[in-house]
Amino acid sequence: MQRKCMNICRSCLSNQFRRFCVDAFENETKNVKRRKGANFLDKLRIHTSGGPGGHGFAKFGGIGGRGGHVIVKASKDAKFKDILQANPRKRFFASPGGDSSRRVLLGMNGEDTILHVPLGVTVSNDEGLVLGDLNEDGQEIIVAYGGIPGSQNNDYIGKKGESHNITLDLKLIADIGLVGFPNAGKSTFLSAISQAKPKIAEYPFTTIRPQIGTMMFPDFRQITVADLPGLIEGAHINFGMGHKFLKHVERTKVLLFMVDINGFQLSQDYTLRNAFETILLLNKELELFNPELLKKPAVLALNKIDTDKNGQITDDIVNLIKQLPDSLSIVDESLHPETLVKFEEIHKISTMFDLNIKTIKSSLRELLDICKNIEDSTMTGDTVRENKRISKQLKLHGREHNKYNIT
Ligand SMILES: Nc1nc2c(ncn2[C@@H]2O[C@H](COP(=O)(O)OP(=O)(O)OP(=O)(O)O)[C@@H](O)[C@H]2O)c(=O)[nH]1
Ligand SMILES: [Mg+2]
Repeated sequence: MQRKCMNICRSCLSNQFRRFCVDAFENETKNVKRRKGANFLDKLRIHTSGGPGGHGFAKFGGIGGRGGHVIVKASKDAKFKDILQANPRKRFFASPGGDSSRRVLLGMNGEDTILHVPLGVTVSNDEGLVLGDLNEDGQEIIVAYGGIPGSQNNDYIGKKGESHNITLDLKLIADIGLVGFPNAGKSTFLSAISQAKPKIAEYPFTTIRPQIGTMMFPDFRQITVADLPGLIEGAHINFGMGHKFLKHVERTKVLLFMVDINGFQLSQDYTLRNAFETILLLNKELELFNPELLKKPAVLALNKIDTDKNGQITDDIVNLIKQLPDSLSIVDESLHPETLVKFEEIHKISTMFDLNIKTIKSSLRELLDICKNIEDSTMTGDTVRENKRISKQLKLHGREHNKYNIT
């Protein structure tokens, strides 16, 4: 786009036309940025340098102060955007340690530089080594140590602090991750179950950045749900929004597949995919992104049942899911995933007309409780028995027996 436009401009004689081309190009690039959700920052590479250690004072055996560290600390109110605004060059230095002197024999330690990052950040270095995850408020990692002070051991010369480039990779933390094709009704669902006010429209890719909403229950229990931009087939080769946002479901406990029972067609130039095909394609795109995602408990929501007057379309989809893997034979082989998602439950809903929304809310809660109990149990006799009882419950939810709770 840039090259083409600039070529025209160079060869064009009229200044007015040149201005027009430049404006058109700027608008186009702005739109592309907006469409790609470029405003949503979920990765930052920064430079960090610990402060140098202070020099010692040889005459009196004085020791310098340690150089300050650069520390990355999780803070629930922090945002990447603020970090960038405060430090656009993304370089973070800690203070030097104080020198030892005749009056102050023990030099002061250098001040640490603390970088506040949002919860859910993974810190890694340029070699790809993960230094740690910051998932709880107040957790911190020293990413660049300050230099050691000058003392008898090093001829009283303070050493330089460490210098590293590090990457901060943000993955949202939510209980439930919504995955689905564009227009399936993910954002409508989020607005139906929470106070969140996502943008909703009938065109694809309305949502261009992840958003979290909180389901509130009368007993004050809260469950967070992450709405993600829609996926389309070929996301793994960067079609649509690509796999860019899928990392945000890696930390969710349950996946909620939101599917429009009428299927999806990106435009006239693309094949219309029926609902069953979209389920398989979602399954496949998740698998291509990270096969581990398929091990998460998953729930299927068949949305827009208000458009299915006698319920036949929805019943047909449920039957096809029940008959998996045999029913794979009716779709093209290119749509077959290697591993099939096992749905704990299938819900027939209409997010727009509030049909079965209460039921899906409470069964998502129940499922999360079961998962949590299993995670929390420590291996004593009692808890083993408790685990057994819970896994029996899970089996009843269909995980191993391929039975589904259908509302
Ligand atoms: N008839 C009907 N329409 C619905 C229902 N739920 C959502 N819609 C409509 O479907 C369209 C898409 O809804 P969204 O919630 O924006 O879909 P989305 O999955 O968030 O789409 P993207 O953000 O593009 O990925 C909107 O026009 C909604 O009004 C439903 O239950 N029934
Ligand atoms: Mg949306």
